[in-house]
Amino acid sequence: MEIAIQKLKKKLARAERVTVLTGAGISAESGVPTFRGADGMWKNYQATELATPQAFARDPELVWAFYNWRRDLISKVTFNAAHQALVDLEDQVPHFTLITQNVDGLHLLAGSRNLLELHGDLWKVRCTKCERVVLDRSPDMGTLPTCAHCGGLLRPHVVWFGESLDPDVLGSAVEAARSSEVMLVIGTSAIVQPAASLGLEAKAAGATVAEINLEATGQSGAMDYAIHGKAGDIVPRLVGEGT
Ligand code: BJW
Ligand code: ZN
Repeated sequence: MEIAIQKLKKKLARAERVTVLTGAGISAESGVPTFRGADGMWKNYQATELATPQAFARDPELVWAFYNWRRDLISKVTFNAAHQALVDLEDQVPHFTLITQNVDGLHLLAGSRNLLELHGDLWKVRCTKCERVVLDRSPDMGTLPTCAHCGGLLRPHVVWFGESLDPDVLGSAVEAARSSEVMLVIGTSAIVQPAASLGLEAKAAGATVAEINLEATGQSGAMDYAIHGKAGDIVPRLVGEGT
């Protein structure tokens, strides 16, 4: 692993175009639960069961309770060493794109600039009637929040299963992946499409691709480097001075 870290660090230091894809694992050390595994449980529900339009149609109060719980939790935490290291990397690389599946806002809080939020933003709400999107950082939006403009039911401005990603955001992400020399895939189970394909697209286009994850994923074998450990330990070592 030490050799892989040193080799990858050298490649990163020389690269003109670097793209990074992050998932819930990068925020785990900040205290934000991931989606899958034991960590992804909320009361008796799997987090992924609540992040669907069907769940919201069936029981919007339950889905809002889940999102209010996450808003409250995330409002109390901050970015960690891995988020910070990606800001430092952005400062060093001429063409840097950070693609995140996370909706927690911690990359922005850390100071990342060229950021593509594939699955939306927990701190924005959207009216289900007039489609207006509003930024609202209240930790608790109430039981069934309504639109100040038309009175329609508000929903989180995030992408649920079966919903399309913003085509402009996705297009930019695919372009950044395909044009990168080095791509890092950090803290994602690499299960959810289309995000999960981005690292493989970069690889197919000739990039050096590295996974940084606590454990092996279904994509580890396709990577040039699969480095297993905590993002908060590994990412700063890839970017920082020294070893
Ligand atoms: C650490 C760590 C530490 C922990 N350090 N690492 C092709 C084939 C099959 C199905 C589909 C397909 N194309 C589309 C689909 C359907 C579906 C899909 O992918 N389903 C799969 C489950 C099979 N995709 C969609 O529906 C997408 N829409 C779409 O494609 O529209 C067109 C279309 C529709 C239908 C059919 C075909 C086309 C939309 C996906 C939206 C995902 N939304 C969510 C919720 C967002 C809002 C919210 O946050 O509330 O996004 S679900 C959830 O999963 C969330 C995440 O962003 C996403 C990914 O999770 P992530 O980040 O990977 O987290 P985990 O928990 O899974 O993994 C954490 C990892 O971290 C683990 O590996 C740990 O080991 C690691 N780790 N601590 C380093 N300290
Ligand atoms: Zn409205």
